[in-house]
Order: sequence, then C-alpha cells, then structure tokens
Amino acid sequence: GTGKFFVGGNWKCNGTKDSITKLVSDLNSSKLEPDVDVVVAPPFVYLDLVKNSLTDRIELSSQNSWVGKGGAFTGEISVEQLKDIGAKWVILGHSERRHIIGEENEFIGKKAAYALSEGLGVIACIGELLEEREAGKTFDPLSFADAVPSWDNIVIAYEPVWAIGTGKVATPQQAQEVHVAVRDWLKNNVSAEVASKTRIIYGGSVNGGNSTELAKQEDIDGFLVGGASLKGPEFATIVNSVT
Ligand code: G2H
Repeated sequence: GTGKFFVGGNWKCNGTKDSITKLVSDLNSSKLEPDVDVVVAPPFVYLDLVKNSLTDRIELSSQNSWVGKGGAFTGEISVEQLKDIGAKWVILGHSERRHIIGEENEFIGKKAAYALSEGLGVIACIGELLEEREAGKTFDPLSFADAVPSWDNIVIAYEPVWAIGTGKVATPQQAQEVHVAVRDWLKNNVSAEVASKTRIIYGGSVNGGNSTELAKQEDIDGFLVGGASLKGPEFATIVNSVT
C-alpha cells in the first residue's frame, strides 16, 4: 500500500443521542493499531457531541460541506463551521449524494477545492454504477481533479455503487484492478508523485469478515466503511486488518 492505512467510518444518516453515545464509548475502549489513520463521520447534528466525548485518537469528518463561505444558504453547513467544531475531514461526492440528491462532478469539484483551500482534508468518493461497469466503464475518472489546488490532503475512496450497502463486496481482485486504474489515471493526469502518495481506499459492504483479504491488496490503502462502522468492535476489527 501507499502511505499510512486510512479507515473512515461513514455513519450516514444513522443514530440517536443514545446509540451514538454507546458507539463512542465502544470506540473509546477499543484497541486500535497505532499505524492507522482512523476517522469517523457522524451526522452534522452529532458532530459536537462526538467531538466532546470521543478519544482524540480518532479524527472527525463531516459527510458534506457547503461549496463556499457561509452566509444566506438555508440548510447548509460551512467549512468554517466544521473547522470551528473540530472536524479535520469532509466526505465529498459520496454516491448517495450524487445519485439520490443529484450532486454533480463540477459542484463536487468546487466543494473539494474550497474545503482544501481552507485546510480541511477531503475524502473524495468515486465509483461506477452497475450499468457503467457492464458497459466497461469502471469509474468516472476524477473529473473534478482540475479544481483541486493540492493533493496533499486528499484521500480517494473508490466505492462501486453496486457494492454499497448491498452486501455485494467487490472481490479483492476487482477492487485492486480499479485502484491501479485510478493510480494510473493520477500518474497520467496529475503527476507520478501524486499517484504514488495518494491513498486510495475501498468502500462498499466492507465488514469484519472481508477486510483482511481486501487489505492485502497492494493498492488498497484503507477503507470507507458504512454499515459496519455503526458497531464499535467490528469497526475496530476493520481498522486492525491493516497488513
Ligand atoms: C459505501 C459504504 C460507506 P457500506 O457507501 O461509504 O457503505 O459499507 O454500508 O456499503
């Protein structure tokens, strides 16, 4: 793999004060391999609760951010506000935001550029629909890449849409193949240095039973975990599957 293993827990739109308090306490008492970056992304309304109760060993991410400076944008949350409450990362371009909410590459690119310019790390998600895979198009090359000012603070999450929350995990070989293609794309379109340094993590039905095999793949540098990140002990198992 490339760089430090990175495991993010994307809690999506799940949880209550009670269940999140329990999850935080399970995470606080779990033993995590030291050489792994661990990040969790609670829903906006619980970020502050999590920040104030979770061990500093685990960094905080939001699941989205506004495209520019805050102001008259009803219902949005700005990068400045996220930094103010102690978030270090933001997940952008998640397939649920692309395909359910309708966010497009250009908008996602602007969000990424703004968050990075303000010093927030970006977990940038890409991934193909089943019909795209069947048509031989495995991923929409990072068409937001042009808007990215610096790659230092970016982690790319490859999440094949057909594998998200479906229980259909990509085989380690399928994932490895796409990760290599993403790395090649970075090499050809950005630079060899960025290609070799940027972490490319896999997401889509990762769990405590399949993470070890996936983690063995040369170009899988970590995971973005949804469903299984809602269970503290299982999330710890995934973090500790680093090889
Ligand atoms: C993919 C993933 C986390 P899950 O969306 O981003 O979710 O692990 O539930 O498939």
